[in-house]
Amino acid sequence: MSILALAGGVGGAKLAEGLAAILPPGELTVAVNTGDDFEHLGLRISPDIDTVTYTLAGLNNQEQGWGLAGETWNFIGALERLGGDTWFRLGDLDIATHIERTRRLKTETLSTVTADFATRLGIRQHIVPVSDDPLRTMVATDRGLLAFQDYFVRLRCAPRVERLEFPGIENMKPSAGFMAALSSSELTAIVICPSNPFLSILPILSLPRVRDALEHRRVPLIAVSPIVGGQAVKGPAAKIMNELGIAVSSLGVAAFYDTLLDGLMIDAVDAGLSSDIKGPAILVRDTMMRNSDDRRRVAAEVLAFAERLSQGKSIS
Ligand code: FO1
Repeated sequence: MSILALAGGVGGAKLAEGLAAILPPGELTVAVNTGDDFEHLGLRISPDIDTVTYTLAGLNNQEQGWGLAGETWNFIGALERLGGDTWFRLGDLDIATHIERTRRLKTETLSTVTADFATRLGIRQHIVPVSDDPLRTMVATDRGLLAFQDYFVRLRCAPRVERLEFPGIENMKPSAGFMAALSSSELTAIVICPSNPFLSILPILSLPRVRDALEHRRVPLIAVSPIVGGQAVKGPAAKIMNELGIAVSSLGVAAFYDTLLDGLMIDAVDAGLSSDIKGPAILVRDTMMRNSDDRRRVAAEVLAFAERLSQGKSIS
């Protein structure tokens, strides 16, 4: 068995943690969004890769959602005294990741550095950036075109989103590790984690060859809805869907993925929507992942759903 999971940051990392825990070592590849990456204070920051890595290593800061547990903030405090740029808060522990990644990226790829950090932190599954090229999400808003972290952190998602842009993406390549997982003869299912469809998954689907490879898959493709009871479990997904004129519900999530999915897992509170969703098979379960037991349970339900789909339906 081999599973490919597509993930962004916090929501994606929770399901990835559950999948990593129940699958034998080496059988999970988490392909992580790099559209949120940027250069800040001269450092190369990859927020979603770090969130997934820290979470799978059991080192993540659970209250904050990003960064490391037990973090201290002396660096950012000292920077503030000097009048430095402090809107993006780099913790004292976390900054080691950015400094070491920045140093190594002078001669190595993001894929290599990410894989090595994961191994050093004791992770026995594969974490791959979706691309080694500089994929950078830009957010077209009522306050102009904004770099992703300017929109997300500095302006706290306040501007009204009009559209997302990925400059130069037509000339970028998906990473070798991502494409190898997608085309592996061992692959048994592809899972789209409950990440923000627009901010975390759209950059991945917009990379050349990715949508085509997904459309020609020979295994079930399942998404877990990040919208529960008309609200995003975390983050601005509901606000953005509303601004883009998409229903803030699992119906809107299904519309976003359109014909791509074989299955969509929605929360029990949205059971009433299941007959309105046309296209994918629907699995209705408790999708809230409050603790590691929940994460393992949701992961097991996703895998069982995939197995039922591959037995009951021929996917060609
Ligand atoms: N998110 C914030 O809301 N404020 C921050 O100051 C912040 C710092 C930060 C530092 C390192 C890192 O890996 C992530 C960080 N994040 C911060 C989270 C991150 O910007 C977003 O959650 C993701 O890009 C969206 O998935």
